[in-house]
Amino acid sequence: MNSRRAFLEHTLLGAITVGTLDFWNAIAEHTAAPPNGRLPVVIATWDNQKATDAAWQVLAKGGRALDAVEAGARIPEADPMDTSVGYGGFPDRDGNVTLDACIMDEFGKAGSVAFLQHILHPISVARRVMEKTPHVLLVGDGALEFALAEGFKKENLLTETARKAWEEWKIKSEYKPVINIERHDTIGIVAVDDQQRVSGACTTSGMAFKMRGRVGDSPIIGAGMFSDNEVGAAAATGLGEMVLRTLGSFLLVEEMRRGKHPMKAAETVVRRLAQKYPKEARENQVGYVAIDKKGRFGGFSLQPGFNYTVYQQGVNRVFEADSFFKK
Ligand code: SD4
Repeated sequence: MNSRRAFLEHTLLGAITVGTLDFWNAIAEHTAAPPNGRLPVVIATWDNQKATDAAWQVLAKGGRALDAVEAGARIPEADPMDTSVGYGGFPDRDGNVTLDACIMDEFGKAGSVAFLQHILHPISVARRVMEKTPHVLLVGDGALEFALAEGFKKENLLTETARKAWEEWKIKSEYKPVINIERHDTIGIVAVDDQQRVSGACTTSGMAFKMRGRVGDSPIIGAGMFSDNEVGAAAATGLGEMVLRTLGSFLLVEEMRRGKHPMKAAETVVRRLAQKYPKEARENQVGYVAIDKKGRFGGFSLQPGFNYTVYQQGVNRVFEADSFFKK
């Protein structure tokens, strides 16, 4: 047995004993990099298996990462049961469902929409902004006008369930972000396809019962999501204000550029939050997911309870993230 193989087997065996996630990352870390070895790969925040499955349908056919992340993001956008993304999302304090989304392709181009109302698929509008305008970010009525001009339909996105939740909220009208609300929040989804093209997307209805006009991290390139074809991509979920102040996804990609494994890079960014904002960090949740160009992945959060979904080598699975604060 040659020494490289012996090293590999030793490493993998060691990893198996410490857990499946380490096992998969050890494979990713120590296997030579044929494009189809551990690529393609897609990762999404929370248990979003239907979304990663939609993305995988694109990736498995040799499709483009950009198409995969858009296809994935559209799943919770259209799901009325998902109360934090698109149709069915909880409204702002005045009863309006307002949506934020962004997308980046392998060329480093970016498009986003913020404070957009009445459009079922903000992620696809963000893609049109990227591909059809000289701009990166359109907001509010301007974003809506653009969407309508592009042929998107104006729809009512407030479901009966969301309306009832809002009516109940109004009784006390307390604004308090809830940690891990239902464990299926904003979707950030990033992918590397078998040609090593890296892309990412992020879409949300934002914090429930927010102030009218509030925009979170999700549509802000470098905050809610960042993708760099030389390195990899990252996405965030949780209290957007904390992510915005630290440009968390950009920072995470830069940590990977300096050589960190996605898991370590995510941990570094979360530690930064905990150090800089000790009180807020203790009371709120922020979680990150990341992948690098080699197909390695990771996730890390402030609070326990964050999970993420990875589709790789034909297997779609959910992992519990490690966290800065423990139970
Ligand atoms: C926001 N980051 O608007 C989003 C919300 C979210 O888990 O991710 N919730 O701040």
